Amino acid sequence: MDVNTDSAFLVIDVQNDFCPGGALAVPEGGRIVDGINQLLPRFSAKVFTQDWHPDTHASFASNHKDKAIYETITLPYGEQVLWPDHCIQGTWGAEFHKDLDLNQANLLIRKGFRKDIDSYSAFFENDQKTPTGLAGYLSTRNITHIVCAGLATDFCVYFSAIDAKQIGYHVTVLTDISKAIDLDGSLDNAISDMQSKGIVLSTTAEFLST
Ligand code: VGL
Ligand code: ZN
Repeated sequence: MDVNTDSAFLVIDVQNDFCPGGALAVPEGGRIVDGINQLLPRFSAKVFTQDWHPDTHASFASNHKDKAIYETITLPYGEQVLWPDHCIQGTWGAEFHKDLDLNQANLLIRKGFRKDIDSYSAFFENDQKTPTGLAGYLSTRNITHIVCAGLATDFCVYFSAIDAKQIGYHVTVLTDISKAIDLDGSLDNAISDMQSKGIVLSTTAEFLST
């Protein structure tokens, strides 16, 4: 098996709270774990992200008076969806799915740990300027291509892919090993935006055959 040294596999937020039984469960969220584990050995650079919020986080509806989940508010950096409390630091919900093969990871990136700012993307927080440090890591590893999968296709996978493309990487999103929240058409919007920006959407099988 050829190991791809130009590409990094970015595994986004495969955590209990985004899987069935979790606080912000994505339909079929747990079904992608085997596919991700099987693909990991193909890459030399393997990065996992972990949504990691304090319980006071500004993206939680519970921290805003008279606001319901999935309503939006305006924060200094723009519009913010209000989520159920999820991925609280140190809780079961923030842990990676128990079957995800963490032993294969090279780097774990935590995001969303600043109380006043959400962070969907693995590269920048939602103000689109506070870096996570991932771009620096990847550039010192001479990576030119990012392959993304995980949860959720229309939020953290989407924003990670868009930022990766903007930075200048070739970007592929593996659609069969990513699952969506799909809030008010967010999946369709994310897919058309990714396609219009030149991000390649493919299945794992298609990706392996190219
Ligand atoms: C995510 C909503 C809130 C995600 C994280 O991982 O897609 N979505 N926090
Ligand atoms: Zn979150």
